[in-house]
Amino acid sequence: MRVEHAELRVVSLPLLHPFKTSFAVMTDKTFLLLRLFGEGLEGVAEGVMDARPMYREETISGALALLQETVLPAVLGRDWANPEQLMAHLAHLRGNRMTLATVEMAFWDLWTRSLGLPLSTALGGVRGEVAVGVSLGIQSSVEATVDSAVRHAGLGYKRIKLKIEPGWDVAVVRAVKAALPDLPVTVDANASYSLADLNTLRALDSLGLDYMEQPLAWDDMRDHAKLQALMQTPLCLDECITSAQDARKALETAACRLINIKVGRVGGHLEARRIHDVAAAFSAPVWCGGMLESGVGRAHNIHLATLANFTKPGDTSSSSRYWARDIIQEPLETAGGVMKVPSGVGTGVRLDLPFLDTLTQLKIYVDPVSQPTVGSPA
Ligand code: OSB
Ligand code: MG
Repeated sequence: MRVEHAELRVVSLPLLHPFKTSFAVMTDKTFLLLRLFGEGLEGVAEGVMDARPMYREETISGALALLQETVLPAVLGRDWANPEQLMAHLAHLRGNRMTLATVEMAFWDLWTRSLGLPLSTALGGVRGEVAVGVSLGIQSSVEATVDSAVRHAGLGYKRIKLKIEPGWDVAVVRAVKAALPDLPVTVDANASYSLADLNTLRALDSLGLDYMEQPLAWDDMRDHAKLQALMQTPLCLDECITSAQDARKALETAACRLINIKVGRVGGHLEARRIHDVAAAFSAPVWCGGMLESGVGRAHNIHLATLANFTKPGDTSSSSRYWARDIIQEPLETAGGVMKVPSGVGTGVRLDLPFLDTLTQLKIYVDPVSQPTVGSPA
C-alpha cells in the first residue's frame, strides 16, 4: 500500500454541553485530523492530544511539528505491506504516542480499505456491537448529576462513570449509587488525588464502585500499587498506561486490576491490541476509553472494542450526546447501551467534507520529499 500524500487539519467542533474534569472545562473539542491518501483511497484518523498538555504531555502544535518535520517524511512516498512494517520503521522515535497513533490509525483505515475488510475484522474482533456506558462530567450540583445518571440509565447505558475531584466525590457517588443501586458506577479522578487523601479514598472504597479510574498522578504507578494494596475497589489505570510494557508492569506490581485502553493514547491499534493481550494474560479486563472524539476517532474506538477481552462497557457513547452535528456522514448512535460497529470497509465512516470545511482552522498538505539515497554515486 503506497501512501502518496497527506492532509493535516486542526478542527474545532463545539460541544453541546461543557465537559468538566478535574483538569479542565471543555466547551469545544479542538483536534488534529489526518487524512492519508494512496492508490485512489483515503484513510482518516484524529489525534487525541489537546491544545494544552493537561491530560498527558503531548499538544496539538507539538504533534503538527513532529508530523511535518519527521513522521510524515518517513512515511510518504513509500510502500507499506502492513501497519507492523510501517510502525517498525518509526520505532526509533521515543514517546509521542498520541502523534504516532494518529498516523498508525489513519494507515489502518487506508490499508483495510485497500483489502476490502472492516477494520474490526482485520484487528481480530469477535463481535458486531459493543457495550457502552457514559462518562458524566463534574456538574453544578449533586441533584443535577443524579438526574443525568438516571436519564442515561433509562437510555440503557450499561455503566455510569462520574468524574470526581477533591471536594466533589463521596456525596455525589453516594447519591448516584442510592438512585441506581443495580447499575455499575465508577469514578474517574484524572490524577487529582494523592496518598495524602487516603481518608477520602477509603470513604469512596466503601461505596461499592465497580472500579476507580486513575486516582493518583498521571505518571506514577508506584503510588497506585500502594493504594491498591489498601483498597477493596479495583483500580483502573488510564493516563499511566502508554504501552504494553507499562501494562505488564502495572499488572505485575498490582498497581491496577484493569485498564482503560485508548487507542489514541498508546500509539495506535497494534499497541492497543498488545495491551489487550497482556491484560488477558493477567486475567484483567479492559475497556475502551474515549477522549470526546469526533465520529472519526469514535469509529476507530468502536472497531478496537470488538476484541475479546473488552469485557467492560466502554466510553464510546452516542455521537449526539456530544455534538449537534458530527463530521462524518454515518450516525454513531447507541440503542439499549449497545453501539453497532459501523459496517463497510475500513472504519466504515466517511467525512462530511462540506461541514468539516466550516470547522477547519488550519489545513496543511504534506507531499513526499525526495529522499537522498545514501551511498549511491548518484
Ligand atoms: O479520562 O477518560 C478520561 C475525556 C477527556 C479526557 C480524558 C477523559 C475523558 C472522558 C470522556 O472521560 C470519555 C468520552 O466520553 O469520550
Ligand atoms: Mg480517564
